[in-house]
Amino acid sequence: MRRFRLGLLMAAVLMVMSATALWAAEGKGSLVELHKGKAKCADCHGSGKKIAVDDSEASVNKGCIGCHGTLEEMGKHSKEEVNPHRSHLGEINCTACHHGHTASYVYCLNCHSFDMKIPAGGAKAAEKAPAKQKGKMRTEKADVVVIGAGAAGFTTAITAHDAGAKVVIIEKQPITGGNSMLAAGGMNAAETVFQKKKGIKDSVELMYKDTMVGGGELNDPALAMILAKNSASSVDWLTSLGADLSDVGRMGGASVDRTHRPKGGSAVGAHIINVLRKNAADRKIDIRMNSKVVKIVEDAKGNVTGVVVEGKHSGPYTINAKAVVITAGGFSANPERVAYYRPEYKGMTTSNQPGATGDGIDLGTAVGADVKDMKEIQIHPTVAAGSRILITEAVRGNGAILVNQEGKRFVNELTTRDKASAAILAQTGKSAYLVFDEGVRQSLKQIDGYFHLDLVQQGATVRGLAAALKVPADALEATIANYNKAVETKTDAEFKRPDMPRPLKTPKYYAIAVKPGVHYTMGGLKITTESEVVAKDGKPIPGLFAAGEGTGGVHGKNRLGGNSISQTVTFGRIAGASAVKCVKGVK
Ligand code: MEZ
Repeated sequence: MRRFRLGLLMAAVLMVMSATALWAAEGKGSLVELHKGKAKCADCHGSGKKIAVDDSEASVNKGCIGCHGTLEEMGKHSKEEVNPHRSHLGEINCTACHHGHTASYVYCLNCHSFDMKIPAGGAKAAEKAPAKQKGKMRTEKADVVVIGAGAAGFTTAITAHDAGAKVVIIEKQPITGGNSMLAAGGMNAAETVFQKKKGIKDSVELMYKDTMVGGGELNDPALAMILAKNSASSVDWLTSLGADLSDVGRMGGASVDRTHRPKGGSAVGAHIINVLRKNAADRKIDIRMNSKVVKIVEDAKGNVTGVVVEGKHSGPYTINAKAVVITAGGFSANPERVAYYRPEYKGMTTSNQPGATGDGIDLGTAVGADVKDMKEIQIHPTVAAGSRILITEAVRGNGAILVNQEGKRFVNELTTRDKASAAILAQTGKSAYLVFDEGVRQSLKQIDGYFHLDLVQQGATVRGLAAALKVPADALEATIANYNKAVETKTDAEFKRPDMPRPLKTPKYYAIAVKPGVHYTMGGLKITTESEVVAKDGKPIPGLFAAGEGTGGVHGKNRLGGNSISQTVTFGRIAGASAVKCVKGVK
């Protein structure tokens, strides 16, 4: 891992802070103490009688940006090769990492393992006790409350807002984006304008069939059909908001190229989330971060009437709403729950962001929701060994092969994730190398990120790569020669790989060590085709809706790569529309 000196950079920038004030530093080495004599409390907390910080910490962020510049400006000034101010997280709050009164913490380290210093990282400061509500709990009003600010949450909120509803998004993390922001490979869709432009013949029926076969036919057929049927219009919807999904590639289990992503093959998630963030901001949708829904409220008849929120600064309060939509994701980052359902996955790494703990599912079940397919947990075959960094399936889709420690291929690289993961776990060291050449590298922009993160080993020749990997050179040479022959004859007799877009002939040659990791939970709240949450008696819970990874049924036993973003957007649109119908009393 590259080391860098963020600390020096931050310290230098801190020097330019101007104003002076009396400081009430709460802990040794905290940012408050570091800013002593350079800024006033009001710079972060606002002026007036009552010193207050909103839960999203917007006022503090304004203060940081006022002195230090925006994230983008900070990124431009930095000299390090890897710098969090230029990360894939997009426009996020300074306070996601920099904390005034408590120890600061680099948010990226939730997934990465950089040796990254941060000013006030070692601060000795007690967590502030959550604000206590005095007297009666504060009550607010909205039409629709959306729980969770990933792609499903943003899509639901934008759809409901555009249909005339007053929407509030509640997000427990200090940043928006959820797992969607980490989505790499793309968004599956059939019969799109972009496929047509490239002459790709696809159909809704074929996408449905691939989804069902990939899911071992455990999928709810009606939900899988909705996914396929609405996929092209979901691509159009995102495009109308400003997204670029013009590049089309292939993921495992797909019969044709239908995975849409930005031109050049950039990661889809960060791009889409930035587009959705901007659209939500343009619409002035009320988004509250650092805020956790602790309860869904019902009336005596079982109609959902709102939520109780615990705000980081504001404490507990109620939002009355006619519709509540759960878009809080799955539970891959909840190791205890993963091990409860699948003991064999105990101790495995995950590709997920830390908020993916299944709270949305719990909120639903607490008001009587039924769940489906909870045991169906997907492990992704290619997480960079020793890390939480997903190596997108698109690398295989664009031509990479999987090779074991003996230098041999052992599986059809484009099979479904369950099969590819099982095959890797059966190899020496329960790991493999993802091997590709300069041609594959040039075909997919995302690969640059893996170089950037120092995950790639290389050789000027195949033998050079073999030496770097310490695998038998003759075996690796024979493996690549045989694969190139299969590409030429369009027949992979040994492993039946269905698509081999390019030979591996262009030096240099590269490899990334990979191991499977917990990636996606197929199970979750049971929903109808209108995204209504279903109770144990089989009836929808009035006023409660759900979309995205926290729902069960769309993917069955195994989700196809690229079907997740597709699901979040399609079912987010449906949930948003259904919530507004509920608000308007239309049914
Ligand atoms: O849908 C996914 O999980 C996906 C496309 C992941 C990836 O390998 O990029």
